[in-house]
Amino acid sequence: MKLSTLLMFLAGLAISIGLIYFGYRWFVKKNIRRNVIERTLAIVKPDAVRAHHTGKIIDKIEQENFTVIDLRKVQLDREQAEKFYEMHKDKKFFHQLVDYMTGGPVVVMILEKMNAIIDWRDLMGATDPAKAKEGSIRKLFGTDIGKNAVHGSDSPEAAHREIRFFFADRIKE
Ligand code: FUP
Repeated sequence: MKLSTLLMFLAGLAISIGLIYFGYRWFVKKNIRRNVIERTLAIVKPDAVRAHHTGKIIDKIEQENFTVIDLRKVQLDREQAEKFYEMHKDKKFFHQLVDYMTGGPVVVMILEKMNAIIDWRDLMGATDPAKAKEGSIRKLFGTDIGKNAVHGSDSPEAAHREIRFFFADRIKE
């Protein structure tokens, strides 16, 4: 076999392995409905807590058949907020986000149902309340992209990390 043929074969093999690997990671991360019971982390953010929207938000959550497994009211300090949002630490909105998340207590919850992760993201609506769909929580209770009322884990890995972050004592269940 000529060297050039061998090199082309190896390059093709490397590209195929790369496509399978990154395709698989994309598939897992995308969190399509897997029809299994999942847990996710929900946060009612400081603006919504301050405006006394917590009860209305929990009511919508329960109407959509989520079970609230655990719930806590927590005042985050800067170190905790920076850690929680560490994936955004290079973004220009990071400091504003940390200021906002430490500006008052938040209510954190573990939610459970089939497809909980994606269904809670659907119920929350888009990050920017102005673009969120009618009836979604961010549309109803969010003010702007920086003050968008609620948070939800965006993948099974994030749900696991975020539940552990606030409810380390429940992670073994
Ligand atoms: P989401 O998953 O919808 O909560 O959105 P992101 O993880 O992209 O962003 C996390 C938080 O950063 C948002 F909830 C609000 C804040 N943010 C801004 O303040 N400005 C932006 O342009 C994007 C996000």
